[in-house]
Amino acid sequence: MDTEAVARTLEELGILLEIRGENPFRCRAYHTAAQALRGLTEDLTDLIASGRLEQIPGIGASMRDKITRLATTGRLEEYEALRRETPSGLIALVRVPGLGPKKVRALHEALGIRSLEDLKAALRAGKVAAIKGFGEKTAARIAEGISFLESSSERIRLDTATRLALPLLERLRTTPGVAQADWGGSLRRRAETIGDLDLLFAADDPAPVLAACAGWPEVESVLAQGSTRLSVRLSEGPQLDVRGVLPSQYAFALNYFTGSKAHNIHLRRRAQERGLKLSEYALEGPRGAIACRDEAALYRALGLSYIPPELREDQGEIEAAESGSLPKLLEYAHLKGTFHCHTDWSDGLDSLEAMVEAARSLGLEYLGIADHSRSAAYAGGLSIERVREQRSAIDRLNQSLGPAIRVFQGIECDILADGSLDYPDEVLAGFDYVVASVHSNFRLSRQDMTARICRAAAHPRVTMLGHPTGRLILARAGYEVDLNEVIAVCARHGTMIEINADPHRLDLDALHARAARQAGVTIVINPDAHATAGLANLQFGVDVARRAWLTSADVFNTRPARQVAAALAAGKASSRP
Ligand code: DGT
Ligand code: CA
Ligand code: CA
Ligand code: ZN
Repeated sequence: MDTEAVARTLEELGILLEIRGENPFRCRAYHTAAQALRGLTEDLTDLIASGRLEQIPGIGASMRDKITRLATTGRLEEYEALRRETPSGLIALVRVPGLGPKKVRALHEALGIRSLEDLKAALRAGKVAAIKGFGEKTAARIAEGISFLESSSERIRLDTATRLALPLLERLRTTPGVAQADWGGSLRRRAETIGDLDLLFAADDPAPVLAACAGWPEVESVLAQGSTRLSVRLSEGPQLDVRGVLPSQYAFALNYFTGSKAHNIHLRRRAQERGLKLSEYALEGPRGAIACRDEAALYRALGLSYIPPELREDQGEIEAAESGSLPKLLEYAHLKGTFHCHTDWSDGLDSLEAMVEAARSLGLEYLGIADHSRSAAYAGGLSIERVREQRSAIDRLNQSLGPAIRVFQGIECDILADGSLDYPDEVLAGFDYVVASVHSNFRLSRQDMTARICRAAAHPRVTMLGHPTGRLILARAGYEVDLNEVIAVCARHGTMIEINADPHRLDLDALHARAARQAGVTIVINPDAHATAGLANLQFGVDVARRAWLTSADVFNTRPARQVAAALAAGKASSRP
């Protein structure tokens, strides 16, 4: 079994134990271990072979044995026994937003529910609300969760799509006869969710290449196969479309299959207005076909500057390309540091030192540590005493590190239900900066939630807002909040807003990040890393920022360490009373 498969099995084992009502700490150990495996920077088989698996934080001795058995034999008796004893539909139920293993267990015990269908019938019959400890509100929340799940389950997150598609693209590029290959569709536009994967290649003879693709081990079944296109179902779920064209057609096909559909339609209309005909294979003028060696040439032929794929949503990019006013988009290489990372001082897996070392090896000039504040007890939130200890640890570390990288002590401070913060002002004043986030009381009214977040955003000690809507992509809708109001308050008080780059969150999303920038809010891209590997989330934040039309100047963490230190030291001086 590969690492991801082992992690998934452990996670499922944790859920199965929870459904059985086992000790929560025991269940949690499996989730922690799965998280640790996903954060590995070394090969799992190497770690096992050299006996170092147990040294990984989050993996104890008994977990080590289970992981070793899974990785080497692909089997684990305990897991298989639990699977046999638990109706398979129950595991799927845990994924319904609003339902956890405990509630699933209660549903099973009280009503004999074994599947989503059973649950829907019970909801319709009003039986769920009648279960002890459930009630009308909970039943309504579960019904809401089911419709959310059903409307979103066919898409996958950007990180999942990227992980699946990267090796396929690499393989396609090295397949004999292939001159060029890229991904297209929503994946190339870096949309936050992906319906199906699209790959495109150029070859003088596409058919044998497509035949090779149909035989890839990741392919579960072939849905349709022709001489230029192939559609398959991958064993991990999504559909993959592969198209092959002649090298002379490549620029046109890549442009067409990148989309979006709205962008394509607008572009074709523009061609028509100029007496040209744009199709997925060619651009034709009154005197015959116009050759384009790449997409830049294609846009040029239409009187436009090159439009990066992330902007191709027909949101004004064609007009801007015509007038030469497209922004010069942010790039990953512009990032010089970041601010929202966790360590094992709260719920992170890795130590402060390990996080800093990882940031340094990525070439960052500074790293902001923002562990959880004291109310976040479930996440090891820091007491005032622990805050002081961490301050000393960070000061010592900065002294020993020298100029190579600078560490800032921030905090991810809970915004309490009334919008006040989780520490007294004098404690907040001791941090280099404060990220304010909502982690509790998600169900306030829209009005109360907006007032709550605005109150925190206006606080003179709050440097930036964390994950402003609390949504989890394809898993949980954000809480009710008037983001425009929040953005206006942030602009007024000089409070920044993060693009949380965790691919489960991507919060702010591109649309609101663009609006925030237009309102004059400075954006900051934060990985919300809970392990060293989580720093790689930054790339997904850059994807969102590019889709939001942001330039390097719009993003706080493109500034060098010295400027950042000075800005943080000044706080929000301009808006302080
Ligand atoms: P997805 O898969 O739902 O995440 O989104 P896309 O954008 O990848 O959509 P997909 O896979 O159906 O098609 C890939 C691209 O092909 C799409 O972005 C634009 C182009 N395309 C597909 N259907 C049409 C169409 O009916 N008209 C035009 N103009 N373009 C289309
Ligand atoms: Ca697609
Ligand atoms: Ca497609
Ligand atoms: Zn958070």
